[in-house]
Amino acid sequence: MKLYNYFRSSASYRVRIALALKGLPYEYEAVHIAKGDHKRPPFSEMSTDMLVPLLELDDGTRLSQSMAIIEYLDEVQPQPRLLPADALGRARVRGLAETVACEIHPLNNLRVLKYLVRELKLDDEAKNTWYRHWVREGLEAFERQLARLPASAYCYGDTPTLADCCLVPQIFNGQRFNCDFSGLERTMRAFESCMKLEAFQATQPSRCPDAEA
Ligand SMILES: N[C@@H](CCC(=O)N[C@@H](CS)C(=O)NCC(=O)O)C(=O)O
Repeated sequence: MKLYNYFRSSASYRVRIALALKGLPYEYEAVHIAKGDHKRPPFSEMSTDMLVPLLELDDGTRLSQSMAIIEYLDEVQPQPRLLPADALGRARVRGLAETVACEIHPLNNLRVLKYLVRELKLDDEAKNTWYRHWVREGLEAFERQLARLPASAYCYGDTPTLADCCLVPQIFNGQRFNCDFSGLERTMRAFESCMKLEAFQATQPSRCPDAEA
């Protein structure tokens, strides 16, 4: 398999974590989205949405959207499971994962931040205030969900799930923008548990082949 991705892309990092947890080998294909390489051939010709990540399977089939990719991987390589065996557990994990992937991330990705600056003429400080506001609000909702679940090392239960695959990259991203994580006790405990695992450590942005200082 080939993973077209970018070291700082949190949606890409989600998939890198899932591949690492499952021990699936892949080729790392860097797409420099900050330089616009995702909008130019060859990537623009292979990707329908011109977004990373894009996973190319061994037979050439290409999959987009990190959540769909991770669910696909979980179905074809079920161990270790990233979604619980029971329907209620899956709903809980998806609820947490989507809080990050659908509520926080779409407001803060590269094209939205660029639009705020280039088209709406916000300065850097205003852009960063926007970013921090939506991350904080989303993570507070995430924390409230965790607070209603039984105590656990990770977001849900004693092994990492899709929720952790989404949470950890979001925290990394938030750290770059100096977000306030105070009081998010369960959330940060889950983050810290994940960061004790090699699958999360080895795939973090600074350890990617295309990492920049
Ligand atoms: N919902 C998509 C989001 C993909 C996405 O927005 N990727 C970002 C990087 S994290 C990207 O390619 N951005 C390019 C741009 O915004 O122009 C997923 O989960 O894969």
